[in-house]
Amino acid sequence: AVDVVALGESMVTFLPSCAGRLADVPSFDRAIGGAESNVACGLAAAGHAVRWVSRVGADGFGDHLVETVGGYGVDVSSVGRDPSRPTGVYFRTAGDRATAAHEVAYYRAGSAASAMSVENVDLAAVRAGRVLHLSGITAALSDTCLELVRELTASGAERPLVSFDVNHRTGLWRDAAGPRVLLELARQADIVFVGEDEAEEAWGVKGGAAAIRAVLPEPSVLVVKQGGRGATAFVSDAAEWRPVAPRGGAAHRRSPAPLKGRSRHTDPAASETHPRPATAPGLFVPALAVDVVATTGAGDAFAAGFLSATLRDLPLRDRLRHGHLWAAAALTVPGDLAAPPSRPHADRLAAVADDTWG
Ligand code: KDG
Repeated sequence: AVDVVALGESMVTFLPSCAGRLADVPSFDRAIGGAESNVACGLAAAGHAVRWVSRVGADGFGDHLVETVGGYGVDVSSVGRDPSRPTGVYFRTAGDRATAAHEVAYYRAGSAASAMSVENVDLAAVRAGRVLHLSGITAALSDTCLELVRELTASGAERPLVSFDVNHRTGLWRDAAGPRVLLELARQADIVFVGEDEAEEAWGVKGGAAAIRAVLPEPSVLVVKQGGRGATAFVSDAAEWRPVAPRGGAAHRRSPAPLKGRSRHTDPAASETHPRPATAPGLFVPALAVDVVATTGAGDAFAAGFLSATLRDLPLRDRLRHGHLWAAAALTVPGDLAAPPSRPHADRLAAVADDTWG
């Protein structure tokens, strides 16, 4: 059985050999990137059964992506090859240590993955997991990719639990519809990850996590990432909306959000016993303070850690802590991917005293 399927474009990533402007960096080291495959690799490294679905060119870069992602233990048997289109690549700079601002140059327009569609992707393979992880990047790639994401997020009996990382990439959208489309897709998902900064940039939402929840009340789980400060999770599944009380507290629950897709959310019996409140308070968990090397991939690592802990039915607070621990690992390496802490190690770190977490 597959725990998580992640669908999205991956690219060969060229990391700079030294600091400086793109115009000046003389050489680059090859790595891989791609928000959804980053999540897949992290989850597979932590022992979950994961599949990555995508399309790559019939070229050496495509081979490299498939071999590398497969090397993490991810099932890559549903990755299609397109002999008529290239595999996307991108270059980036190391960026400014203080502001984390870096330059990115994408060479992905017309890539094999940008031509993904409901016709050339194996939809049964995509829907075969307990969780389907998608991101707003795919929606931005092309009209056929957007149609595919809409199809996969549409409610229906066969739909797995949908996890959606908003991942607003302004440079990728072909028109001004991006923010509206991202909001519409996020509203369809069960678990949503969004940065406070991107919610402000895309939707003009100011006022922090609660204000974002007000525009996104639908998802059973909404995780608002608040940069280096931490993250706030809102859980509103009919039967499990209450945030987890402090460890040892009376209201402590082991399973704040059961794994089930949107089609079952309307179970009338469940909502009779646990009426859904208009606004359930969020649970804030501070992040670890680390010396950041590169921010790219940290959001994906956070999502992977949170999903891993969700698959293991850990309490909501520990889901956030696992997200932060995995993000800390990714923040302290130059590339997107860092090996997450092993499961027992992550559990020990997540269990340290509350005051260590801030
Ligand atoms: O989240 C990391 C990704 O942004 C990076 O790997 C590249 O997928 C990528 C994208 O489209 O920006």
